[in-house]
Amino acid sequence: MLVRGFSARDIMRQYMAKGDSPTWGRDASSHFGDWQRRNVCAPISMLGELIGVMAGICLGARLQGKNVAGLTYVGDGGQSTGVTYESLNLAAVQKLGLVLVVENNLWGYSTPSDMQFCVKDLAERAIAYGIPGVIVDGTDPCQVYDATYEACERAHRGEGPTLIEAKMMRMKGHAIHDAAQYVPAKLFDYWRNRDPIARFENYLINVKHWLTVEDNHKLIEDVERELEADREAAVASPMPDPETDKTHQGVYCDPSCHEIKPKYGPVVAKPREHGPAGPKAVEAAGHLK
Ligand SMILES: Cc1ncc(C[n+]2csc(CCOP(=O)(O)OP(=O)(O)O)c2C)c(N)n1
Ligand SMILES: [Mg+2]
Repeated sequence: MLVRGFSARDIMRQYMAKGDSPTWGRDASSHFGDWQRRNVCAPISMLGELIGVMAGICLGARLQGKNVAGLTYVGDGGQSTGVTYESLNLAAVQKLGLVLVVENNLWGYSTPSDMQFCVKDLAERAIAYGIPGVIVDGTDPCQVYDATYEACERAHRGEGPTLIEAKMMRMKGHAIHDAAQYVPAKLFDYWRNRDPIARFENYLINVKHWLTVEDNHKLIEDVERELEADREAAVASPMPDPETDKTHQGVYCDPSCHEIKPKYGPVVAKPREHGPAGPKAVEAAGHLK
């Protein structure tokens, strides 16, 4: 959300359910977006459901004459839901530009991944949908960027969805209320050595020499200062006015609340072009190292 231009101030206000947060204190967590200006669809908590929403967005855009890339994430636990299958299958058949990043972090809440699925790699699932599947080291930003970039390019060319499995470890509990005591300590030790931030710092400073140690310190200090100011502003923000709650203001839509207009052009409903009849040419899952 930061990359998309949301401020840390708004994210904190949202978590604190403040009256001037993006949802005016009507919801907390990350449940907000900005479809009009930032092309971000608000995430929802029901695991896997956003995949269908994103496929729908891609379909809607195509009916308006534009192939967009619709990117969303699901966890190793979340991908076990029925709706994941239904949505990804629809996206595959319709060649929608869905980019699904499966964050395989070895735990779905307290359930270890070997109690969640029997396949070795979740990217293997792509074969059954007839779409490309890619495995990346989720602790290496360059791999994640490259695979995602390629998947988005495919989406823009109208070639359909891509499943990216990012292998990593969940270094905390599922959320702040979960102390993750069920995770063996040595698993944390193993993955701590692969800390993506430390590794990327090393890459930028020592391998590529694109950043000096001093510039890095300054960068971190600037960000800390900005975050501190954002935190203070969020704490100082008012709580929602209880009077507005009595009328359910900002909870339900009314006719004056907003209008949904086609974003890319007039809607032209035309069926997708089918390939020539005959055996299907399906790419096998390509695995990155
Ligand atoms: C459809 C659905 N079922 C159950 C839940 C409850 N739930 C929330 S998080 C979670 C575990 C998700 O595991 P994973 O996707 O691996 O996330 P992680 O624990 O790695 O953060 C469950 C079962 C939910 N939000 N939605
Ligand atoms: Mg998980």
